[in-house]
Amino acid sequence: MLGKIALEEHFATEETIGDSQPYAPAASWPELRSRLLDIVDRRVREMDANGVELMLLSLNSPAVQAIPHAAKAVDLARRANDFLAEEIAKRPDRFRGFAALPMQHPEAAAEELRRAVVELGFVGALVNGFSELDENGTTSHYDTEDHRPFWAEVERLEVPFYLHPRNPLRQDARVYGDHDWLLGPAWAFGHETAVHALRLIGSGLFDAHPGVRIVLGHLGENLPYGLWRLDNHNAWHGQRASGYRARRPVADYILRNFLITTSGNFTTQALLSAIMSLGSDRILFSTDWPFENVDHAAHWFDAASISETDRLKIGRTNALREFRLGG
Ligand code: GRE
Ligand code: ZN
Repeated sequence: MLGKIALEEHFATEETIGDSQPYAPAASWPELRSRLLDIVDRRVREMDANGVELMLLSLNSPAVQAIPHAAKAVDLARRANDFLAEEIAKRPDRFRGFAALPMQHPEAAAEELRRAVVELGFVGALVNGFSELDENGTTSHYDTEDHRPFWAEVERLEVPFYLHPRNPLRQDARVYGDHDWLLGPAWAFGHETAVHALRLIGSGLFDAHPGVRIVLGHLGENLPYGLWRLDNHNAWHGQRASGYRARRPVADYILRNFLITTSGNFTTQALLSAIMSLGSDRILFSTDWPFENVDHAAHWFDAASISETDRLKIGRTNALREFRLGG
């Protein structure tokens, strides 16, 4: 399929690239590094070869979220967003931007989002999970009261917020024991991100701000598969299981407030399951370049056993609508 739009596509700056090194075996680091630092050369060739018209670009993970000092996080986010805007200006026909945000400081994050959308023309935010607040392992997730003004701004600006994975801190990862193979994209990324998304839902955020849209990668970080069980269990308690502060069942919010992408999860079984639980209007194509290959994503998606109507929605038109890319 030509004209695909891809949403979870990363780059790095010299300052943030070290954050991605732990994920690459030494032998493949030079390749990953050069892929992350490139924006308009190799990347455009990959897009041309695989029918990808547009990529929405985002900073690598965890970058801004791992800076245990709010003022430094604010500064890095601003500089990364300015850099990205300059790169996009070289090929505005092929790229748009997601803002990196210093969520350590919710008011500054709201301000930076507004600046990125209004002044830089960015189409949303991509945030790498929880933020580190200090060197002692204090973290913040975004379901707490102090983040409500931030979400009000997201709602006002009418732009999607991509909740992208990061690893839990070591001290919060004891459940994995010495099974380091479960960290990162294999399992921990999805678990961390799914729990954060459920915390947003359970906090009642989407009752207070029904216009907020959250994007999850990797076909929804396994959430579509778990919806029935979540809500079935909640129903034992009349929708108000302990700590559940939202008005409606989890699935209602997933269907109204969430979008999911195919990033790094190129399997038709899971895609069909997601289509059956969410519908094809809420699923969007993505590759997860440079951690995955654009050709792997595109060859799989272009040939997947779905209707051509769904392929066009997932590959392109859902993104045009949700990100107002029509021009
Ligand atoms: C990502 O950001 O998508 C990512 C990483 C590290 C490994 C795999 C991966 O940051 O998909
Ligand atoms: Zn990613």
